[in-house]
Amino acid sequence: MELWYVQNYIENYQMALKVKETLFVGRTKLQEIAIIDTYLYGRVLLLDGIVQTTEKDEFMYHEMLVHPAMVTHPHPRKVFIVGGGDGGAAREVLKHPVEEVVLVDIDEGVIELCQKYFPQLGRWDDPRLRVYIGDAAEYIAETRETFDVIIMDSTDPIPRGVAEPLFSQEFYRRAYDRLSPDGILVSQMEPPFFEAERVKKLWKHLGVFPILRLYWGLVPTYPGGVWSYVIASKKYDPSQGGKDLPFPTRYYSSRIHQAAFVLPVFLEEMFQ
Ligand code: AG3
Repeated sequence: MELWYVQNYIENYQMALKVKETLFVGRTKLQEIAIIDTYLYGRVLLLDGIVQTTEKDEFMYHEMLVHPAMVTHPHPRKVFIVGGGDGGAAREVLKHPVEEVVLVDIDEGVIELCQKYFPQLGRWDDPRLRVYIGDAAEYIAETRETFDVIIMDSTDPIPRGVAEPLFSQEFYRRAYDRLSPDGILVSQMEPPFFEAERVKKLWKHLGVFPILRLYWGLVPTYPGGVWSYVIASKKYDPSQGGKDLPFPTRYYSSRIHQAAFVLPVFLEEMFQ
C-alpha cells in the first residue's frame, strides 16, 4: 500500500510526498498539525496542511532567512524572531555572537511537538534564547525593547489566517519603531510568480522602510521550489554585502548572498 501526502497550496497545483510513517496528527488551539516521515525529505512538519519544515531541506530555508540580514547588520546583538516555533531560525541566529534572541510564537503546541520530533532543529537550552508564547504583533506593540534584527518566520499571510496581521502595514510600522536606527527586518514571502498580487501588497506595506530588497533561494518542498524573502532596512543595503561565515554552512556563502539579490527581469519589473 502506498500512502501519499498531497499539498494544495497554490490553486490548480499539487505537490505530493510518499509517506513512510505518520508520527502525529492533531489540532492545537489554533491550527491543525501533522508530523510525517517521508521517503524523500525525512520528517516533515505540516501546519494546516502546508509544509513548514522538512529534515532534508530546512537548512536551505533557515540559512537564507537568517544569514543575509545577520551579516548585513555590522553588529547584531539583539534579535527578535516572529514565529519560528520549530527552532530552526533561532538555531541559525545563535551561531552568531548575539547577546539575546527573543522568540515569540503563538502556538506552544508547535514548539513542544518540534522539540520531540525535530530535536536537531532547536537550540532550546541556549541561555541567550528567551521564548514567549503569544501573539508577536501584540508583543511588538507593547514592548519598549529595541532590536537590531527582526526575523519573520511565520506561516503565510493567507486571508483571515493566523499570520495575516503580521503582514500588515501597522505591524511593519511598529516593527520599524522597535528597531535600532540601523535595524533590519527580514521576512519570508510567498512565491511572487504564483502569488503576485499578495506579494505586491506586502511590498507596499513594507514601504515604511527606506531600503527594500527582494532575494530568493531554493526550498524544494515549498510551492514552486524557489522561495523569496524580503529585507527591509533603515540604513544598510543588503545587496551590497555578503560574508563567508566563521562557522560551517550548507547553503549560505558570500557568493550566494550576492547572487540571491540578482532577480529575473519579470521580478525586477514587479518590484521597481
Ligand atoms: N516558516 C514559514 C514557511 C512558509 C512555507 N509556506 C509554504 N510552503 N507555502 C515556518 C516555519 C519554518 N521555520
